[in-house]
Amino acid sequence: PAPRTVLLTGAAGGLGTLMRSLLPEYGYTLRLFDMRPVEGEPDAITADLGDRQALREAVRGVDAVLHLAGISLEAPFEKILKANIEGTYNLYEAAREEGVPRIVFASSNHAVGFTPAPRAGEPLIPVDTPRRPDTFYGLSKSFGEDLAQLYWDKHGLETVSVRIGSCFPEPTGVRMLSVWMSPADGARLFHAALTAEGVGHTVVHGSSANTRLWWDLTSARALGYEPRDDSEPYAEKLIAEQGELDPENPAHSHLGGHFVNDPPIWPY
Ligand code: NAI
Ligand code: 15L
Repeated sequence: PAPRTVLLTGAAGGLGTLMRSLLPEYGYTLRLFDMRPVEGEPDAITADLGDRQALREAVRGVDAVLHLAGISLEAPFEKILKANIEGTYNLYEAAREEGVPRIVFASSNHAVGFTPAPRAGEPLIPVDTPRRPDTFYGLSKSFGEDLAQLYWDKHGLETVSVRIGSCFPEPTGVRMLSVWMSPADGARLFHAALTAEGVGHTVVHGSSANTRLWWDLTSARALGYEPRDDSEPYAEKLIAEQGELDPENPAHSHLGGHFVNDPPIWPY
């Protein structure tokens, strides 16, 4: 049966706020979870991913989890370790203990951010491209995908790991034209990931049907995802403002964009 009640972690964040408004149209009842209060939602659970008891209660009785909570940019390793690595482990343990059958995990392009962006005429980046995290942040997403595989193989807990490109109301940079996922397409993809049958652990790329797309959407489409948007209408203005991508600039020529250049954050 299609999932009805979904725990949305990270509900106070940017993507969580977009999905709180878009996913109910698909018939879901959302239970909300975040370490920060969720504006206008007094019933939201305010707790940290480090609180295993709160997580167990939060996942009890839900049909699926859409796991968006975590640090969403590069940060010192200790912080990433707590929120993204231990936090995601805590969520999977709670889901296993409570018998939740499926998690949709917000992975990221930064799990493979050092992959060269395809130049014109080159094949799109396949979903089985080797992991090349561009940050500790990307490394934590790579960990989350492996954790998901382990919980499928060992415990039969299903996951769709969505390597999200850039999901914002509009693309704000030239690189984003190639990886942008409109919020409406994001909701379509999460809906497909929540409902497709027999996913085991499936990794998909999360983007709209962009003219300048860098990566392959085949595994996402196999779940039933049909993107409807394209970043191209934003291209002329963004290129006029920012110029074309420079293939000699590593921040332009890799999937992860400026994440590949950012200095490591000290102390380790
Ligand atoms: P965000 O930073 O706006 O939201 C993350 C939310 O998680 C925040 O509300 C924060 O309070 C919560 N959170 C952080 N640590 C927590 C903890 N220890 N316990 C409980 N809650 C915690 O990020 P955004 O953009 O909404 O992204 C959501 C998810 O999607 C993140 O996991 C991010 O890594 C992933 N993602 C997002 C992309 C995007 O384009 N927005 C691209 C790729 C991945
Ligand atoms: C991400 O993983 C981040 O969470 C988001 O804030 C954007 O930076 C996005 O990737 C991106 O690569 O544009």
